[in-house]
Amino acid sequence: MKRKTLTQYLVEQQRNGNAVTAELRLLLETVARACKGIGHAVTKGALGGVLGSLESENVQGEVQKKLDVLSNEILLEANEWGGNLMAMASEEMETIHRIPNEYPKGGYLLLFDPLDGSSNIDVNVSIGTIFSVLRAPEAASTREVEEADFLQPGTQQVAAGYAVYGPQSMLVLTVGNGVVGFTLDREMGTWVLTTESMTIPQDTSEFAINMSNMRHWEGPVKRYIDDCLAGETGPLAKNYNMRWIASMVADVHRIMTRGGIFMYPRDERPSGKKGKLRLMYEANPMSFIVEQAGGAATDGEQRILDAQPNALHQRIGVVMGSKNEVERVSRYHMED
Ligand code: P6P
Repeated sequence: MKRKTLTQYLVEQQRNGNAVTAELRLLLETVARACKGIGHAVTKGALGGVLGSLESENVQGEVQKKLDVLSNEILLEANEWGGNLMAMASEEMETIHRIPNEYPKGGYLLLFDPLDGSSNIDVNVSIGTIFSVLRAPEAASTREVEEADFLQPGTQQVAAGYAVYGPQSMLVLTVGNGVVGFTLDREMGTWVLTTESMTIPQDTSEFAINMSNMRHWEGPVKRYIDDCLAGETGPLAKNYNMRWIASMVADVHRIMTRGGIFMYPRDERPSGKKGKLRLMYEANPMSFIVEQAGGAATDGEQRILDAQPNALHQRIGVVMGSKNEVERVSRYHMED
C-alpha cells in the first residue's frame, strides 16, 4: 500500500478548502523539514559533539543545552527566507524574532519550543519539538510586528504540531481537521503518513504527574491523586498506573496513542503559582492537538485554548488527555 507523504496530505487539505492555504502548506513543510534536521542532530548525540550544557541560560532561567540553541537556530534559519511569516517566537528567545528586511514577509506567526524535554537529552530519553501557527493581525502588515500581535488565545491557532525524537521520529499535526501522525522514513528522508486519524480514548487508568511535587499541590489535585492511588477499593473504583517521562512531547504522545491524563498543575510555590509549562508554545499547541483528537485540556478548571495571553512566556497549569478524566479533575476543583 503506497502511503501518503506530508506534502500529499497538505495538498489534499488545501484542495478540500480547509484552512490550509498554499502559504500555510509551505510553512508546515518547512517546519517539518527543520524537525528532520533537529532529529538528525539529536540522533547523532555525542558523535555530533552536541550533548551537554552551555554556560548560558534562557529567558526561563534554565541552563541551555547545546542542542536547545542548535535546534532554535535550525528553526530560525529554515523559516526566515520562506516568505510566509511575519515573525517567530521561541522558548529560547526573550523577544520575538522579526523576519529580516531582506526577506519577503507573509501572513503567519510561528511559535515553538525547539527542543522540549532538554533534561533528557544527555540521558538518551525521547525529546521533541513543539510548534504553533497563528495568523498575523491585518494591522501588522502596515507596521512593524510586535510581541502583542502574538498574544492571541489558543483558539486562534490555524495549525499545531510536535515532532518526537524517540525510537521512531514522528510528526503529529493538526490543521483543525483532526490529527494525523507521520513517521520519518530515514532512508528517503520523508515524513510518511502512518496514522490517518489519531484519537484519544475517552477514559483512562493512567496518570502522568511529577509526584515529587506532591507537598506543593493545591487541595483538589492532592485529593484526585490520592483517589487514583486508592485503586479499586477507593472512590474511583479502579486501579491506576503511572508514567512520568519528564518530556511533555513524549508523555503527550503516549496519551495521543493509548489515552491517559498528563498533569503539570499550578501549585502553592511562588514559582509554581502559574504552573511550569508555557502557554504560547507548549500548552496551546498541545491543547489544540489533544482537543482535535477528542481529548480535553484545562488549567485544572478552565479550557486552556480560551486563555487570553498577556505575556509571551507566561506559564499555565496543565491537565490534558482523556476527556472524561480531565473532566473528573475539574469536578475535584469545583468541590473545593
Ligand atoms: P519536571 C521539560 O523541561 C518540561 O518543560 C516538559 O517537557 C516536562 O513535562 C516538564 O518540563 C518536566 O518537569 O519538573 O518533571 O522536570
